[in-house]
Amino acid sequence: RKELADVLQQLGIKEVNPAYSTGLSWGGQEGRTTRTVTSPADGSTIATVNMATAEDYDHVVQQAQEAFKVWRKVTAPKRGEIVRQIGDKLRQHKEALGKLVSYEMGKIYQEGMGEVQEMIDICDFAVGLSRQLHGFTMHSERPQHRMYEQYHPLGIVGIISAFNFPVAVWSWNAMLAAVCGDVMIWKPSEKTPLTGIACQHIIRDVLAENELPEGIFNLIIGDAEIGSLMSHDKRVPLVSATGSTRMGKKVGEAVGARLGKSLLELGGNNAIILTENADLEMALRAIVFGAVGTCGQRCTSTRRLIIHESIYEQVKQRLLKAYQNLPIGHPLDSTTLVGPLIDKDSVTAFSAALEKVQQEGGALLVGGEVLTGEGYESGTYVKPAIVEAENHYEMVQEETFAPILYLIKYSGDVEDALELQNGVRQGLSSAIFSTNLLETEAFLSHWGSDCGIANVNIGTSGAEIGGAFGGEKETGGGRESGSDAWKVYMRRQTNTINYGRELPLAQGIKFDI
Ligand code: UN1
Repeated sequence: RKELADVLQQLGIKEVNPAYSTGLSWGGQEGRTTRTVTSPADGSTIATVNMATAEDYDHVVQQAQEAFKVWRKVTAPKRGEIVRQIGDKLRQHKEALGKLVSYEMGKIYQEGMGEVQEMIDICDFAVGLSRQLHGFTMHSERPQHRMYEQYHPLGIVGIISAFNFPVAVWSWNAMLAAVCGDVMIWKPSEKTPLTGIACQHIIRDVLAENELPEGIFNLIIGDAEIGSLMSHDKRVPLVSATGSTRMGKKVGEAVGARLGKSLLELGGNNAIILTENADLEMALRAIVFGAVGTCGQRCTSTRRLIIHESIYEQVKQRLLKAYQNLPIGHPLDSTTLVGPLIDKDSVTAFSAALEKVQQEGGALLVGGEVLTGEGYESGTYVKPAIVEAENHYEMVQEETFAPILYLIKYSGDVEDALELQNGVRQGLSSAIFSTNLLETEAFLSHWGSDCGIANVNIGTSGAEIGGAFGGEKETGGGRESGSDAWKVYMRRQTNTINYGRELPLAQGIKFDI
């Protein structure tokens, strides 16, 4: 408890229960319905937050609209400078924020720190980007005409983030949107509001030091109702949502109905293919990290292993051995590799999925227990499971947000493995382990992996921020983070300028009056 108090103090957190923040000020500290936040690490209460009302939401939108008028006139490199300062503050607070992520979400400290590192990295990326929001120039078909295109700020960007990466995914969106000249309203997962509030404290200090107005970076603490208000709200031209496919469909439908833009980053059902030419030493580390890291709660977690029959038995035995010795425990304990699931509902979903897949014919090889006893009082610790299964099983087709790894055997060549890999509704991440160029190139080819991320000789999770992040099919099609993902945060404009004294029409049309 003392450690948490220290962390909150280091982060300068004075406001632990606001319903919203417009950047410089906090609002709605009382008189609203509250939500108690408990740590999955030990079940203790860490905060009681107020839930924003529809009126609070409206107030925040109005503040954001006002701020946009100012922020869009700040030059992009100057906006980058603000992001640079945010990155500096994140560097200062890396350990404390990493610890809070660990404590509130349950991922191990190393991964909490890794998450903050992703935030720092995207800040750096965004600072560089602030001088590189490039458009093309074109040659006009008309004499003494010039054509080019530019990218302009969009306005308010709604950011709905998930509990599993409570702060990094916000930063991917927010830092890019900020240099693009947008203002943001962030609704963090109701399961992890405190890390959101911590980030808002950092933002607040930077805004104050630079004498920037209210309303550029806004935070709203709420549940699905606030998400729904945002999705239906014409004043929010872009909604970026990370979470389940069920949630994403609702957001996508509501935003689509008003012809707004959405950026959806939804469920994955990520597979690693192990061909007979796989380097098993390397593959094993990638598989275990991918399957049990973050207790199976990354959207990039490895859920399926598609193994060539010639090495199937060997891989299975080695995995069983590795799973026997997994240190499961408190996420802030330095020896732990597997922390808890986020809450008891997740534990129930984990157990139910294991039961159902066994009814379908799957064989549970190891794990699946809910841990009890000393250190496990929160009821959120489970033993990661390995199940022998077939790709077409209903449970294998689903994303269960928990550490269940399905072993699937294939015979034949890499095309047979690819058919299994692509044979699910989701399309986020994928990987192949093989030292055979013919296999790895087939995997990367236009008839290979159908996912947004396709890796060779590394696992499915742990993507770097420099690439565009997202996936196809039910994963939603959105791209966040690096490469040219910034373009979705801007509106594109084509400009044609006539610097002559004639008015020639395009396509050679004659129209004399
Ligand atoms: C997520 O789980 O929503 O590639 C994001 C990874 C991390 C991000 C995951 N860099 O696993």
